[in-house]
Amino acid sequence: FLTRPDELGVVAVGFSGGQTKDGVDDGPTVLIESGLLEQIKTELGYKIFGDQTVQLFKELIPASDPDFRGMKKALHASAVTRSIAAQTYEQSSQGRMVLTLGGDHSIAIGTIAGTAKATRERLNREIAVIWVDAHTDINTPETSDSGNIHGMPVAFLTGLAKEDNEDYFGWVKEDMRISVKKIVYIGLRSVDFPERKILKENGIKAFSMFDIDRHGIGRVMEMALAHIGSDTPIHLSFDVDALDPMWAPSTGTPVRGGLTLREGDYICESVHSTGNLVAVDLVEVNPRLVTAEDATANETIRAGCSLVRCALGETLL
Ligand code: 5AB
Ligand code: MN
Ligand code: MN
Ligand code: MN
Repeated sequence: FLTRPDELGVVAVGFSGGQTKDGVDDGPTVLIESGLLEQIKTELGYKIFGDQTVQLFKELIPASDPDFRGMKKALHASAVTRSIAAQTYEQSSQGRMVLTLGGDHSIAIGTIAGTAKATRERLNREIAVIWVDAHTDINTPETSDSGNIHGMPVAFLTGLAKEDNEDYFGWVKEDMRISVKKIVYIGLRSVDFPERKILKENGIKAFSMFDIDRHGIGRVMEMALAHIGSDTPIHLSFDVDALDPMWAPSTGTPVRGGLTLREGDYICESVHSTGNLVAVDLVEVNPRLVTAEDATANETIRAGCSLVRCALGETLL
């Protein structure tokens, strides 16, 4: 294993400013209240490090935060993700696997920047990212229609979107970036037109729901891991909207025709079993977006907990 097998650094991020729906900032609180960290300690045997109180980053809200290059509330998102990067860096530098509970997906700018830098320094290796999502989240500020930063993290992390101003993600330096060759997408079914072009031009590896139906999740994971190469450190960034809304309806941008819970769990188990996992994000759980089928958001929370426990090895014998 590339991390200490029984230590987990936890970062709990109640941030919703990368998009416009309230409630995703409650995600980590409800995941923790439902007993996730307790289970990780008592059933999986990890010692947990890091501040387990949910961070809301209210102190980082600027007096004014006008649109910048079309991005909404970019000053706040930049300051928050910068703080998250420092925290994942700190945990990852100690050789611990890092678990970040979100929060909307913009927070991955911070989580991945931090583990990428720490892993370069600690193991002299570039990380690969497995991005499990209905969406590619690779819009640049200029290609984005919505201006929502949760649709842009991969662009900032790969350097496809760049900015010199440190107050607007200019703090993401070369040693925090990831290579477009080392990203693999799984579960895609809602990719914006300009994003398709970005994927093609950069030869980015992507497995859509079509590929999963065609080959099955087992074969798709073999191909995904083969693309990354063995003994490459892996950061798994799991957007709960990759799951079909049948399993995870309480999320900001649900798209029908997604993964079953079992396929999601299988992805997490496969990545765990490589022994190369260095960090996991679980994002976009929004307990306030309740539906008739999930009136208490309980199903979505259960699904999120299941994914995390699988990534930490619960179901492997
Ligand atoms: B999520 C969209 N591509 O840019 C955009 O939930 C949706 O983190 C982004 O995957 C969805 O606004 C972001 C239309
Ligand atoms: Mn996402
Ligand atoms: Mn998504
Ligand atoms: Mn979403």
